Amino acid sequence: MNTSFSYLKLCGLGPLLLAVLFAGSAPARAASGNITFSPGGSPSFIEAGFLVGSFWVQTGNNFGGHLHVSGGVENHHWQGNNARQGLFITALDGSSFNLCSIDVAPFGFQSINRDLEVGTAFPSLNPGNAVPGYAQFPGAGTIAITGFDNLTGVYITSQSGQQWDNVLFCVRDDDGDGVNNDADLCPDTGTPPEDGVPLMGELNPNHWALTNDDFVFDTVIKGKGKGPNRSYTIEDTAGCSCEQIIAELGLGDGHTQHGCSISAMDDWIEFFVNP
Ligand SMILES: [Ca+2]
Ligand SMILES: [Ca+2]
Ligand SMILES: [Ca+2]
Repeated sequence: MNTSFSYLKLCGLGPLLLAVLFAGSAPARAASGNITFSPGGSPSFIEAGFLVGSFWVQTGNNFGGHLHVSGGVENHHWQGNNARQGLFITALDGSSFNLCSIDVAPFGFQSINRDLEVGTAFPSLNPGNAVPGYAQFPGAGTIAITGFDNLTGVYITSQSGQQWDNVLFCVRDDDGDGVNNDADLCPDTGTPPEDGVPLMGELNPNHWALTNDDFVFDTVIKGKGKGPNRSYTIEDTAGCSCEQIIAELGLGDGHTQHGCSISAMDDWIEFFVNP
């Protein structure tokens, strides 16, 4: 059959093609952690794999920043107009990270009348009412942060007195398949069965595809067949659907029409997921 021919042909090309494909799709590992301000310290401390430092700019000057960690939170002091104190955070191992949320509360008697501000560059020495280039996140409680992914450093400040806690760096799962970005070899899986395999035919015995949204690969047993005596999940394939495995391996129409064969599934896992 044409399908097995093209698949055998791929195997015959040897490990070079596999290595080229893999080099193009291996995701980078991201640092993750939750800074709870438990160790405290001034002007900096290390927690959860991150270095937390401080800055203080005001009226054209860069002062030595300092922290006000007590009771397990950073008590951020508002210093008046055209000034800013705040945190600067980097991963100790230099890896990139995603800022996902920060817990914000009023500090003492001060109400929150200015937003949390987040940026990726040292703040202007004359920041004004909003630091140029920074994003504003209003409100109190657990503030979800978006737009700050793949960072190597992040600055956090506000023109209000605020308490900050649980600065959360997380891994994301952008395509929603349950496999986080840093382990997902196929970033655009989408929600099956929209993936479209099998496209025209039907699932064959000993062939696999995501035919519903549980991200467990499905197959069929016909007649008196005993079934394949195996199973695959989206974690097993490192976040790749049958359709995506077909594309990556360059498999033929037979797989598109009837699902990924056991050898396609096993080879994908052997050469790409656990090489
Ligand atoms: Ca994913
Ligand atoms: Ca399923
Ligand atoms: Ca995926």
